[in-house]
Order: sequence, then C-alpha cells, then structure tokens
Amino acid sequence: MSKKNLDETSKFLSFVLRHEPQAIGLTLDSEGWANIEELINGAARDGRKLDRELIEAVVTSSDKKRFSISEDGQLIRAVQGHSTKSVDLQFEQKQPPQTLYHGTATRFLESIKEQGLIPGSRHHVHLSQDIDTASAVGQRYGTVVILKVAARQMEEQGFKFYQAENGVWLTEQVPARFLSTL
Ligand code: HQG
Repeated sequence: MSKKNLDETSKFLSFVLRHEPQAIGLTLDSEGWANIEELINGAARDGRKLDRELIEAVVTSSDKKRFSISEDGQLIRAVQGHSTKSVDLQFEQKQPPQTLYHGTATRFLESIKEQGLIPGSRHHVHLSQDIDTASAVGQRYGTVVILKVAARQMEEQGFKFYQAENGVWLTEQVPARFLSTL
C-alpha cells in the first residue's frame, strides 16, 4: 500500500463522505455514517478499487484523524469538514480555551475584516488549538496569516463552540471584533 494510494484514497473519502456522496450513489445518515460495503460497491461502479483493508489503512494513517469507523466495523464517517446538506453532526458543546487560532491566506484578510470568519461551503468555521496546525491549514491557500480568536470571550457572549473527535474546534462564525493578527 503506497503513500500515494493512501493519499488519493483519503482525498476520495473526504470528497464522498463530506461533500458529494451522491457522486457514487451513496447515502449518508444524518450523523454522516456510510455503510462500508455500499461505499466499496459505489466506488467500484465509479472505477475506483477500494477494499476494507485499504479503507482501514487510510483511517489509521490519517495525520488529522479525519475518519472514524463504527464499533461494529460496518460504518465509516468523516469526523468534521462537511458541506453536504444531508448531514448534521450533533457535536457536543464545549468550553473553548482562552484563545484559538485560524490560519488563512493574506488575500482573504480584507474580506475577513469586513465579514468576520464565515463557514463558506462547510457547516462551520474551523479553528485550531495551536499555531503550527493553523499555519499548515492557512498555507493551503497562499501566503499564510494567523488570526487569533478570542474564543472564551465569544463563548461568554453566547457563541457556541464544539470540538470534533479529532480535536478541531468548530463554531458557526467569528465576528471581526473577536479577531486579531498574531
Ligand atoms: C476563508 C482542512 C474571505 C478561510 C483543515 C479559509 C481544516 C474567508 C477559507 C479544514 C472568510 C475556507 C478547514 C471571509 C473565512 N472572507 N475568506 N469572510 N471567512 N474565509 O478549506 O478553515 O485536511 O473551507 O480563512 O485542516 O481553511 O480537509 O476552511 O481560508 O481543519 O481534513 O475561507 O480543512 O482539513 O476554506 O479548512 P476551507 P479551512 P482537511
């Protein structure tokens, strides 16, 4: 199992389990779970050879722990990052640390200063607990800039925070007044 195969499969799983399950005729339940057999069959019809061993290797090797498999081994889901409307993960509300971080690209800054952080096509704005992670996230889009989010202050003012299984912090939006550059 090559790293290339694992990476490509991880991207494919992100695509179908977060964004477009219908692309391979897959249905997710409201908590984002897909049946692994159906996933394998749907992928096969799309010309992509998946098997349980490969799927399990992707889940175990994922640096960000993007996916989880149900206890009975029948189902798989992405733990965060969804855009598909059919899924509404019931995250538990959790008190955030004083400060969280958001890595973005300099070209988005002007718009962020006007609108604050908005989820775009995803269900939530994604925040990181440490600067290194935020930096890696921001680099995907260009010259990185790290924003500090006054998370605890937001929470005190009624904004809700959630933490996905893999540690990523989520909230609906971050108004600009809670943001500062690092
Ligand atoms: C930006 C990855 C203009 C925002 C990562 C970001 C993360 C605005 C981009 C996860 C804006 C959205 C999510 C505004 C926000 N004006 N731009 N008002 N508000 N933005 O990919 O947070 O590898 O949807 O700063 O690790 O970058 O896929 O979100 O640059 O956890 O598992 O709009 O994706 O995880 O981009 O990344 P994204 P993100 P995976």
